Amino acid sequence: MFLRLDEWKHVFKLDPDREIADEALERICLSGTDAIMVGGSSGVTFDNTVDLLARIRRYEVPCMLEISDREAVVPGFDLFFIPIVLNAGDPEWIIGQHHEALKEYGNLLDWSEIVTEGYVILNADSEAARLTQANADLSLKDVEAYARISDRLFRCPVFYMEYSGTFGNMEWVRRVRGLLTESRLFYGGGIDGPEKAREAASAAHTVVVGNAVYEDLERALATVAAVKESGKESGHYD
Ligand code: 1GP
Repeated sequence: MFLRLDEWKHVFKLDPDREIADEALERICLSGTDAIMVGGSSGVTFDNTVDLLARIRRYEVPCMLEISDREAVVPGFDLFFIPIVLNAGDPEWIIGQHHEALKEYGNLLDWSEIVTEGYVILNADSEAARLTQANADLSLKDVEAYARISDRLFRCPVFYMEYSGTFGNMEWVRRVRGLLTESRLFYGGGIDGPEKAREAASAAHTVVVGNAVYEDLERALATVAAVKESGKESGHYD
């Protein structure tokens, strides 16, 4: 499948470790979102990932796996997103896991399916921050430096500002978008409905909606139209 990552404005992130009913999944997949990202910080296994992939595959929506555990790498996704957690305290999440994975599978990978994400975790209270021992106590200058590492040094296709569980600083998100040249800016965290989705869409290139799917499906679904409309109003389609 030929995918235009640079045109994606809205992504739902589904956690294989959380229950989702068939009807809810159908509405998510047919919502008009640009893609479904499968991933989570804990409890992700090969079995629950295969199961979710098979259910999403009933629909045509592009589907990618954000890899957080190499034991749970399931073939058959359209793309594989590999986070490099730039502000991790534990180097496992910057390079350790990646090194081990490539020792094992390096000669088997289809590199055209791999997308690296320069990843910065900005909510110290999130599961991802705990897992990676991230230093989330950052200034805007710190985040900008990480953005340049992602964009200019590592040339990652995606720079991800991860506020998982809380709504972030949109002024910072907007400033960071302004300095990226190659990385596409993904924003995720605390989008609980169309209002915040609209705000985030005016600041980032792509917004990711996770928890809301499980908390309030109707409001989660409403984020899709909000994001698409916001692109039209502001005239920014980059
Ligand atoms: C999590 O960035 C995503 O990895 C989305 O965050 O769950 O807070 O929407 P929320």
